[in-house]
Amino acid sequence: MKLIIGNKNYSSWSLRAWLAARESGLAFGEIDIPLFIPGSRERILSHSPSGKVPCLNDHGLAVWDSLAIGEYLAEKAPALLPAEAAARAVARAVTAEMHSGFQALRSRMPMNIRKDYRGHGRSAEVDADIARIVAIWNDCRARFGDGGPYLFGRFSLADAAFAPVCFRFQTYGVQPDGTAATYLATMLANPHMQDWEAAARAETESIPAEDLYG
Ligand SMILES: N[C@@H](CCC(=O)N[C@@H](CS)C(=O)NCC(=O)O)C(=O)O
Repeated sequence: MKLIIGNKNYSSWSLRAWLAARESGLAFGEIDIPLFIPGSRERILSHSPSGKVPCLNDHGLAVWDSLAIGEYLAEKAPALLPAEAAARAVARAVTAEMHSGFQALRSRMPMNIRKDYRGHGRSAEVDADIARIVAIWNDCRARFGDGGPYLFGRFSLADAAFAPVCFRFQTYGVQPDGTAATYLATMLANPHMQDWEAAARAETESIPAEDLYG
Protein backbone atom coordinates (compact mmCIF):
# COMPACT_ATOMS: atom_id res chain seq x y z
CA MET A 1 0.00 0.00 0.00
CA LYS A 2 1.07 3.56 -0.65
CA LEU A 3 -0.40 6.60 1.05
CA ILE A 4 -0.28 9.88 -0.83
CA ILE A 5 -0.17 12.82 1.56
CA GLY A 6 0.44 16.57 1.64
CA ASN A 7 2.67 18.75 3.83
CA LYS A 8 2.97 17.31 7.32
CA ASN A 9 2.92 20.81 8.80
CA TYR A 10 -0.42 21.73 7.27
CA SER A 11 -2.36 18.76 5.92
CA SER A 12 -4.74 17.74 8.66
CA TRP A 13 -6.64 15.27 6.48
CA SER A 14 -3.35 13.57 5.56
CA LEU A 15 -2.46 13.21 9.24
CA ARG A 16 -5.73 11.39 9.99
CA ALA A 17 -5.13 8.73 7.33
CA TRP A 18 -1.39 8.43 8.02
CA LEU A 19 -1.88 7.98 11.77
CA ALA A 20 -4.56 5.34 11.21
CA ALA A 21 -2.21 3.56 8.79
CA ARG A 22 0.68 3.69 11.29
CA GLU A 23 -1.52 2.47 14.15
CA SER A 24 -2.93 -0.34 11.98
CA GLY A 25 0.49 -1.99 11.93
CA LEU A 26 0.04 -2.63 8.19
CA ALA A 27 3.04 -2.00 5.94
CA PHE A 28 2.70 1.08 3.76
CA GLY A 29 4.89 3.45 1.80
CA GLU A 30 4.40 7.18 1.60
CA ILE A 31 4.36 9.62 -1.30
CA ASP A 32 4.70 13.21 -0.06
CA ILE A 33 3.36 15.96 -2.32
CA PRO A 34 3.91 19.54 -1.12
CA LEU A 35 0.62 21.37 -1.68
CA PHE A 36 -0.08 24.59 -3.59
CA ILE A 37 3.18 24.82 -5.51
CA PRO A 38 3.51 24.55 -9.30
CA GLY A 39 2.83 20.96 -10.36
CA SER A 40 1.21 19.81 -7.11
CA ARG A 41 -2.27 19.57 -8.55
CA GLU A 42 -1.09 17.43 -11.48
CA ARG A 43 0.92 15.21 -9.14
CA ILE A 44 -2.07 14.69 -6.84
CA LEU A 45 -4.39 13.99 -9.77
CA SER A 46 -2.02 11.30 -11.05
CA HIS A 47 -2.87 9.35 -7.87
CA SER A 48 -6.16 10.69 -6.54
CA PRO A 49 -9.29 11.13 -8.69
CA SER A 50 -10.67 13.80 -6.33
CA GLY A 51 -7.53 15.92 -6.74
CA LYS A 52 -7.17 15.88 -2.93
CA VAL A 53 -4.93 14.15 -0.44
CA PRO A 54 -4.88 11.80 1.33
CA CYS A 55 -5.35 8.95 -1.11
CA LEU A 56 -4.44 5.32 -0.46
CA ASN A 57 -3.29 3.12 -3.30
CA ASP A 58 -3.55 -0.60 -2.60
CA HIS A 59 -2.16 -2.56 -5.54
CA GLY A 60 -3.79 -0.22 -8.05
CA LEU A 61 -7.01 0.40 -6.10
CA ALA A 62 -7.31 4.09 -5.21
CA VAL A 63 -9.20 4.91 -2.01
CA TRP A 64 -9.53 8.65 -1.40
CA ASP A 65 -10.97 10.73 1.42
CA SER A 66 -9.67 10.18 4.95
CA LEU A 67 -12.95 8.69 6.19
CA ALA A 68 -13.00 6.01 3.49
CA ILE A 69 -9.30 5.30 3.98
CA GLY A 70 -9.84 4.78 7.71
CA GLU A 71 -12.71 2.36 7.07
CA TYR A 72 -10.65 0.51 4.42
CA LEU A 73 -7.75 0.12 6.86
CA ALA A 74 -10.15 -1.04 9.59
CA GLU A 75 -11.37 -3.85 7.32
CA LYS A 76 -7.78 -5.11 7.19
CA ALA A 77 -6.96 -4.21 10.80
CA PRO A 78 -10.23 -4.47 12.78
CA ALA A 79 -8.59 -3.22 16.00
CA LEU A 80 -8.83 0.29 14.50
CA LEU A 81 -12.48 0.26 15.58
CA PRO A 82 -13.85 -0.72 19.01
CA ALA A 83 -14.92 -4.37 19.20
CA GLU A 84 -18.21 -3.70 20.98
CA ALA A 85 -21.11 -2.55 18.76
CA ALA A 86 -22.27 0.46 20.80
CA ALA A 87 -18.72 1.76 21.23
CA ARG A 88 -18.07 1.21 17.52
CA ALA A 89 -21.21 3.18 16.61
CA VAL A 90 -20.21 6.10 18.83
CA ALA A 91 -16.62 5.98 17.50
CA ARG A 92 -18.04 6.32 13.99
CA ALA A 93 -20.42 9.08 15.10
CA VAL A 94 -17.70 11.27 16.62
CA THR A 95 -15.39 10.57 13.66
CA ALA A 96 -18.15 11.66 11.27
CA GLU A 97 -18.91 14.74 13.39
CA MET A 98 -15.25 15.72 13.19
CA HIS A 99 -15.18 15.03 9.46
CA SER A 100 -18.12 17.27 8.63
CA GLY A 101 -18.13 19.89 11.38
CA PHE A 102 -16.13 22.38 13.40
CA GLN A 103 -15.88 24.92 10.58
CA ALA A 104 -15.03 27.84 12.87
CA LEU A 105 -12.12 25.98 14.46
CA ARG A 106 -10.92 24.84 11.05
CA SER A 107 -10.96 28.26 9.46
CA ARG A 108 -9.51 30.29 12.34
CA MET A 109 -7.15 27.66 13.74
CA PRO A 110 -5.80 25.73 10.74
CA MET A 111 -3.25 23.04 11.59
CA ASN A 112 0.19 24.63 11.56
CA ILE A 113 2.48 22.53 13.72
CA ARG A 114 5.61 24.68 13.35
CA LYS A 115 4.01 27.89 14.56
CA ASP A 116 3.45 29.19 18.07
CA TYR A 117 0.12 31.01 17.73
CA ARG A 118 -0.84 30.89 21.41
CA GLY A 119 -3.73 33.27 22.07
CA HIS A 120 -4.69 33.63 18.38
CA GLY A 121 -7.82 32.41 16.65
CA ARG A 122 -10.38 32.63 19.47
CA SER A 123 -13.96 33.78 18.81
CA ALA A 124 -17.35 32.82 20.26
CA GLU A 125 -17.85 30.28 17.45
CA VAL A 126 -14.36 28.78 17.91
CA ASP A 127 -14.93 28.57 21.67
CA ALA A 128 -18.19 26.71 21.02
CA ASP A 129 -16.33 24.23 18.76
CA ILE A 130 -13.65 23.75 21.42
CA ALA A 131 -16.29 23.18 24.10
CA ARG A 132 -18.00 20.53 21.96
CA ILE A 133 -14.70 18.75 21.25
CA VAL A 134 -13.80 18.72 24.94
CA ALA A 135 -17.28 17.37 25.74
CA ILE A 136 -16.80 14.56 23.17
CA TRP A 137 -13.41 13.65 24.62
CA ASN A 138 -14.71 13.63 28.20
CA ASP A 139 -17.81 11.64 27.28
CA CYS A 140 -15.92 8.98 25.28
CA ARG A 141 -13.24 8.59 27.95
CA ALA A 142 -15.87 8.27 30.69
CA ARG A 143 -18.13 5.83 28.85
CA PHE A 144 -15.73 3.77 26.75
CA GLY A 145 -12.16 4.54 27.88
CA ASP A 146 -11.58 1.81 30.44
CA GLY A 147 -9.27 -0.36 28.35
CA GLY A 148 -6.54 2.24 27.72
CA PRO A 149 -5.71 5.95 27.46
CA TYR A 150 -7.52 6.71 24.17
CA LEU A 151 -11.12 7.76 23.51
CA PHE A 152 -12.29 4.15 23.30
CA GLY A 153 -9.52 2.65 25.42
CA ARG A 154 -7.33 1.27 22.64
CA PHE A 155 -6.34 3.60 19.78
CA SER A 156 -9.14 3.86 17.19
CA LEU A 157 -10.14 5.80 14.09
CA ALA A 158 -11.80 8.33 16.42
CA ASP A 159 -8.39 9.26 17.84
CA ALA A 160 -7.01 9.62 14.32
CA ALA A 161 -9.92 11.96 13.51
CA PHE A 162 -9.07 14.24 16.44
CA ALA A 163 -5.27 14.10 16.00
CA PRO A 164 -5.10 17.41 14.06
CA VAL A 165 -7.17 19.09 16.79
CA CYS A 166 -4.49 18.03 19.29
CA PHE A 167 -1.81 19.76 17.24
CA ARG A 168 -4.09 22.80 16.87
CA PHE A 169 -4.59 22.99 20.64
CA GLN A 170 -0.79 22.92 21.01
CA THR A 171 -0.20 25.62 18.38
CA TYR A 172 -2.98 27.96 19.57
CA GLY A 173 -2.46 27.32 23.30
CA VAL A 174 -5.86 25.79 23.98
CA GLN A 175 -5.69 24.14 27.41
CA PRO A 176 -8.64 21.96 28.39
CA ASP A 177 -9.01 20.77 31.99
CA GLY A 178 -9.11 17.37 33.62
CA THR A 179 -9.74 14.27 31.54
CA ALA A 180 -9.51 16.14 28.25
CA ALA A 181 -6.10 17.56 29.26
CA THR A 182 -4.81 14.07 30.03
CA TYR A 183 -6.14 12.78 26.71
CA LEU A 184 -4.48 15.67 24.86
CA ALA A 185 -1.14 14.90 26.54
CA THR A 186 -1.54 11.20 25.64
CA MET A 187 -2.11 12.05 21.99
CA LEU A 188 0.80 14.49 21.79
CA ALA A 189 3.07 11.84 23.37
CA ASN A 190 1.98 9.10 20.94
CA PRO A 191 5.20 7.99 19.16
CA HIS A 192 3.61 8.21 15.69
CA MET A 193 2.31 11.71 16.46
CA GLN A 194 5.83 12.63 17.55
CA ASP A 195 7.30 11.23 14.30
CA TRP A 196 4.77 13.29 12.32
CA GLU A 197 5.53 16.42 14.37
CA ALA A 198 9.30 16.04 13.89
CA ALA A 199 8.83 15.63 10.14
CA ALA A 200 6.50 18.68 10.04
CA ARG A 201 9.06 20.79 11.88
CA ALA A 202 11.75 19.68 9.40
CA GLU A 203 9.74 20.74 6.34
CA THR A 204 10.87 23.88 4.57
CA GLU A 205 7.89 24.58 2.30
CA SER A 206 5.32 27.06 3.50
CA ILE A 207 1.79 27.91 2.41
CA PRO A 208 1.42 31.65 3.14
CA ALA A 209 -2.39 31.49 3.04
CA GLU A 210 -2.29 29.06 5.97
CA ASP A 211 0.10 31.13 8.10
CA LEU A 212 -2.78 33.25 9.39
CA TYR A 213 -1.05 35.03 12.25
CA GLY A 214 2.43 35.80 10.89
N1 LIG B 1 -12.70 15.32 2.88
C1 LIG B 1 -11.36 15.12 2.37
C2 LIG B 1 -10.60 16.44 2.39
C3 LIG B 1 -9.30 16.37 1.65
C4 LIG B 1 -8.65 17.74 1.50
O1 LIG B 1 -9.32 18.79 1.51
N2 LIG B 1 -7.31 17.72 1.31
C5 LIG B 1 -6.55 18.94 1.11
C6 LIG B 1 -5.27 18.92 1.94
S1 LIG B 1 -5.54 18.79 3.67
C7 LIG B 1 -6.05 18.98 -0.32
O2 LIG B 1 -5.82 17.96 -0.93
N3 LIG B 1 -5.82 20.18 -0.87
C8 LIG B 1 -5.18 20.33 -2.14
C9 LIG B 1 -6.05 21.02 -3.14
O3 LIG B 1 -7.21 21.32 -2.83
O4 LIG B 1 -5.52 21.25 -4.24
C10 LIG B 1 -10.67 14.01 3.20
O5 LIG B 1 -11.16 13.73 4.31
O6 LIG B 1 -9.71 13.39 2.75
